[in-house]
Amino acid sequence: MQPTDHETELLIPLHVSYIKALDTKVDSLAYHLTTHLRMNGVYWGLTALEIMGEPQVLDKDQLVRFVLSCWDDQNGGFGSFPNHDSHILSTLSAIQILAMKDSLHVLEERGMKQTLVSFILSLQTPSGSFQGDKWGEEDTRFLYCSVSALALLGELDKLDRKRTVDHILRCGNFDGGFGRREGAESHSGQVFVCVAALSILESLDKVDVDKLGWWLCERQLDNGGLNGRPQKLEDVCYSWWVLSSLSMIKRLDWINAEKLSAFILSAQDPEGGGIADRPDNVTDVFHTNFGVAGLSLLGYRGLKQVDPTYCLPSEVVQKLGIERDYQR
Ligand code: GRG
Ligand code: ZN
Repeated sequence: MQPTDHETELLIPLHVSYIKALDTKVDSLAYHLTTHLRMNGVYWGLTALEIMGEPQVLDKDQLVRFVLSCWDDQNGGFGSFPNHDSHILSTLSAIQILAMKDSLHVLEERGMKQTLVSFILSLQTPSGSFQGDKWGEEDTRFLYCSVSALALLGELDKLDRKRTVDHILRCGNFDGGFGRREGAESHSGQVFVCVAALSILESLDKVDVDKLGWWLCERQLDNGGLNGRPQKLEDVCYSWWVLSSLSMIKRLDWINAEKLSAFILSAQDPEGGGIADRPDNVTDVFHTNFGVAGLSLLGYRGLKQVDPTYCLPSEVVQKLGIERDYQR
């Protein structure tokens, strides 16, 4: 049997239309049920569009206005939607959107930058870990978001680097991976956040990269897809969490790129557009972004280069002068 187009080609125009249409379904129930993820969703959609070379599909002024409308002038952070509480997850997405739209300068012009930096720094605990917001949940995801946000703002020198790096290293496990906090199981998503934070803090020399590289490449299953931890199912988003980590530790060639690329392409919806977590499941903008970003790391033709540490177009990161050393 001949393979169909969606098994061999990334259907770029269809995915662009799919992302564009998400913005117009404002009367749907799903739109209103997902306001708590809106800022992240805009970041995922815009990043995918940037990598596919079609960023103009979303209007720049409208994007910047939306981001600014989610700022909390009381504590300096960004929420996911106007009048929502600030959280570091939405705060990083807000900063990333402004960075992609070359608009970080508005933070200074509007006198927002110093309170924003104070908000981020206020989330660090005495042990070096980070909370996501004032309510206190701690996770290495929040540490990464804070470190990445400070780097994008050019304010990394305000961070207590040693306290931060020591905490990340304490979250490392016997198997070479990292968990969400000290003693927690290794998971590819947590490996990404810990490795990327160490990359930003120029401390990857403190990691046993061969051991970590083995754990990461063992995530590839016979069907070509990657899982997040042993004995679990493959999922397109791990193409990002695992591959970007391998790229940062310069072991990208330790997985079978051809098989992974075929797995990601097979999870496309050839009718409605978008990419799902695995073939024949419903598509969403999260997996569309991480599928496209994963293909970019694999050097898929026609895609813009993505930066493995910041998950932003390399051009944006280079312009800010914060790029680290990777394997492409
Ligand atoms: C800017 C790229 C970027 C990220 C921001 C939020 C964040 C920082 C990183 C998330 C890292 C992470 C923990 C990703 C994993 C997400 C995921 C698919 C979790 C699923 O976990 P389970 O237990 O699934 O439901 P498995 O596959 O383990 O069965
Ligand atoms: Zn997933």
